[in-house]
Amino acid sequence: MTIAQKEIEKFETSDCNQDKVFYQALEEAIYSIAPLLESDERYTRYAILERLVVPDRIIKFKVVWLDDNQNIMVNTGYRVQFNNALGPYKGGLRFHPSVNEGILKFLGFEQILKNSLTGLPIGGGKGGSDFDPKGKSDFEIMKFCSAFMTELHKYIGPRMDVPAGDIGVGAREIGYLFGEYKKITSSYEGVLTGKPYMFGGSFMRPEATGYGLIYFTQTMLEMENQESLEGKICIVSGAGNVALHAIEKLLQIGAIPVSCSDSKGTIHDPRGVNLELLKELKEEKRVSLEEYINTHKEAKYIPVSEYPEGGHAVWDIPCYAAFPCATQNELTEIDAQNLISNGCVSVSEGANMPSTPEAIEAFLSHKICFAPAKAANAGGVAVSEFEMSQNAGMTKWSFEKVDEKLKDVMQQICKRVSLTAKDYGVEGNYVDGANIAGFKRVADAMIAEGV
Ligand code: NDP
Ligand code: 2IT
Repeated sequence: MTIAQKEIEKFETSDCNQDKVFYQALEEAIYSIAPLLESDERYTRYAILERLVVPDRIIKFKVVWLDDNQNIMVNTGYRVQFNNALGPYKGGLRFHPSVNEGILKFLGFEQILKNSLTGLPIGGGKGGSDFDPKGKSDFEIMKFCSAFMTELHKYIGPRMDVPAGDIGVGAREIGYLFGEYKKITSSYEGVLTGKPYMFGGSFMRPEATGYGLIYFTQTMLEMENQESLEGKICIVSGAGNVALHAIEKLLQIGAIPVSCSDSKGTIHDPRGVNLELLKELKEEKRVSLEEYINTHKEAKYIPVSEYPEGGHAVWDIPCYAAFPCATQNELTEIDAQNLISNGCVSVSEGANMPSTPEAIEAFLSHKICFAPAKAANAGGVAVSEFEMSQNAGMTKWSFEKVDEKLKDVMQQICKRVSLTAKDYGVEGNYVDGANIAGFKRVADAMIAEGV
């Protein structure tokens, strides 16, 4: 039995297996790091894996708030403080009805390795609530955020745990959360990142994940001797923070992004999507993508109901490069086969774990340039760390400075991942490279810190 199989067997009978997505993230990482465990017995002797897969603590709390009709609403809030070997717990908050402990553990575990890969002093954490922001008024969002922070403020701090945004949590929500934190504590400090610029937010944090994804992909394509993205058809899923800023950067560099999607359907605009309209629909009006075709008759809207067996219209569109930027497991084996047979050369994950294990297997066996989420979408958390630095130093960096530093971080991660893969005999496999490099830095810190 290999060391990976032995480790997997241990977790199969433990609590980890009760959370499907958490186990999925874990299994991938364990298979990747097996050669590292084989080559250095310290990781087994110090029980690093056993210690790493259990969060330091999971905080679960009740959130009670009043809707606009004065109905009393009850939701559940969470913060998973996973590992702080490298720095304060750091990671986003997700507000979505699907949120539960398993999803937050998968996201928190991925976040530990991602934050490690940035080379910056940040640990891993994640949080959120099963609150559904869809259809809520601005006041309802504000009231929910205040109620959520009433409890969360006890557990966070600029040197302890610094949350940010994720699905359903953007600058508006972070603004309300920060306002409440300040009211409760009378303290003006960098306890959250992704804040509006006027009260401590960093330039470029809203753009960082999407821009960073494209910087990573440019570096990867260059290193793998592939043609650049300029003039190429690209497809993007999602229509939120990550997707829209990936599209923005693709347009800036002369690529042709022709799609985006939300939970109801996909837009395919063969001449290139109209970003201004998308921002108006998704950031200002917060309505369905279907409205895009009211003014763009040449574009096609494909509702998810046309795909009753699962799968997603977006992955049927022929492209040079694909960027899944919506949510976990949105790209299945069938989708991967469609992309491959349509000649796709590169897939970069903007969302967290958007490709199923079978889809990843298909990409790797067909030698597609595949950039896994924990490396490719690390630009968001990297700029969050820049925001923490700016707040701690009571200073502001220019847009250009943050952009330069973001580019540098993404290039460094790409090179580190690629080199690590080569060192461990799996050249070109960025999944293994990312897991090994991310794991090693945290594991070495855990050994140095003692038990
Ligand atoms: P947003 O809330 O801004 O956007 C999410 C987008 O994904 C929306 O278009 C949403 O559609 C769609 N979506 C969400 N859930 C589903 C679903 N179950 N099925 C289909 N579509 C869905 O979130 P972000 O853009 O911030 O996050 C997107 C992904 O990127 C997530 O995986 C997140 O964890 C990851 N990420 C985010 C970072 C950040 O800085 N924000 C950093 C790194 C990773 P609809 O509006 O209809 O719900
Ligand atoms: O998944 C992620 O990296 C994020 N949602 C961003 C985390 C952060 O702290 O900026």
